[in-house]
Amino acid sequence: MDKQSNLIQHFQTEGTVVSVAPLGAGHINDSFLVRTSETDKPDYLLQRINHHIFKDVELLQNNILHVTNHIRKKLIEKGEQDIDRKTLTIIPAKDGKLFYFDGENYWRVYLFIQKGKSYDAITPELAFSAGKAFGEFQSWLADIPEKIYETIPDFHNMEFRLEQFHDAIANNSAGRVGDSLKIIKEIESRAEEMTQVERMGREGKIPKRINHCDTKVNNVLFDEEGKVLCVVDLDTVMPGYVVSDFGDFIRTGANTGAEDDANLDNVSVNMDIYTSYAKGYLGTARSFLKPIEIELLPFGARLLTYMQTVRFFTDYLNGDTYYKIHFPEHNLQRTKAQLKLLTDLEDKADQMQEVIKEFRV
Ligand code: ADP
Ligand code: GN1
Ligand code: MG
Repeated sequence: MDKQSNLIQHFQTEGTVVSVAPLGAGHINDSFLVRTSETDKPDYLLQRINHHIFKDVELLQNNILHVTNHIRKKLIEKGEQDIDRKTLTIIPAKDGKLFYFDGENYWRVYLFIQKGKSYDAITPELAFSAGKAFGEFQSWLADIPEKIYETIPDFHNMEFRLEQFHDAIANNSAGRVGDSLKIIKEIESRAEEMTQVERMGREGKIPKRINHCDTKVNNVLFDEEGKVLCVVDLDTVMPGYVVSDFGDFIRTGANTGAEDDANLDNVSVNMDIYTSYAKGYLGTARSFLKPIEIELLPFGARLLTYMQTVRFFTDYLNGDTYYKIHFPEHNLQRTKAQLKLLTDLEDKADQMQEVIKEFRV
C-alpha cells in the first residue's frame, strides 16, 4: 500500500479505497483524489497542507470548519438540495482533529465533490458566474459568529508588503539591487497611493469583511451545465478589504497575457472579462457594500497588481525563497509582466470606473 493510502486510514472515511491519484497542479498544497469501490460511499480529496506557508494548521482548519459550517447553514436556510456539492465538507481524523500529522507533513481530507469542474481559461460567462459566486461567498460570511483569523498574518496588507520590499533592498542578499534601480523607482513612486486602503481602514472609512483572498477562476467549481457549485481553496479566507478580492480576480482573470508573460505586448486588461466580473460581483455584493467600497473596486485591481509586483520583486531581491521558479530570472520576468498589467490598468482607470457606475445600482 502506498503512502497516501496509508494516510487516509487515519481519517473517519467510509468505504474501501481502490485508488489514490494526484489531482490538479497547485502551487501551495498537493491534492489527491481517493476513490472508494462502493457506489454508495463517497470519494475523498486528500490534501497535504503547506505548513511552511500556513504555519498554524490548527487555526487554519478551525477557520475552514467555521466557514464551511456557516455556508452549510445558509444553504439549508435557502432550501438548497445537494448541499454536499455546494460547500466543502471536512472529514476529521480518527482522533477527532481536523488534520493528521505524520511526523513530517500535515494532511486533511474533504468529501470529493463529484463532477465538479474548474477552469483555468476564462470566458466572460465564467467571469460573470465567478463574480456572483465570490460576492455571494462574502455576503454569506458577513454574519459568521465565530472569529475568523488571519491564516497568513498581513497577507494582503500593502504597508507590510512594502516593509518586506524595503528590507529586501537593505539586505541585498542576492546582490540584485544594483541592476534593479528602474523597477525600484517604479514601485516607490506608487507607494503612497497604494497604501491608501490601509489608511482608510484605520480611519474607519472602510470595514474589514471576510474575504477569500485567492479569487482565481480555478477556485470555483462548476457543475456539468456550467452552473456554480461552490468556492474552494479556503486556506486564505480571512478578514480583509473587499477591494482585495475583487482586485485579485481582475489581476489573474482579466489579463490577456500570462502572469509571467515574457512578451509584454501580450499583457493588458481584457475589458470584457472585467465588465462581466464586475456585473456578476455587484449583483450579489452591492446590497451590503458601502458606496466607498464600490468606488474603490477599480483601484483594487491596481492595488492587487501592484502588490503582486512588489511580492514577486521582493522574492527576486531575496534570491527566490518564496515562489517556485522555473528559471533563474523568473521572478524578474513575473515582476515586469505585472508592472505592464498595472500600467494598462492605470491607463484604463476611467473606463473601469464607468463600468462600475453602470452596475452600482
Ligand atoms: P491549490 O492550493 O492547489 O490551488 P485547491 O484546494 O484549489 O488547491 O484544489 C485544487 C483543485 O482541486 C481545485 O481547483 C478544484 O478543481 C479541485 N478541488 C478542490 N477541492 C475539491 C473537492 N472537495 N472536490 C472536488 N474537487 C476539488
Ligand atoms: C500564490 O498558489 P497560488 O498561485 O494560488 C499566492 C498568491 C499569489 C499567487 C501568485 C499563499 O497563490 O497570494 O497571488 O501565488 N498564495 C500564497 O500567482 O502566497
Ligand atoms: Mg486553488
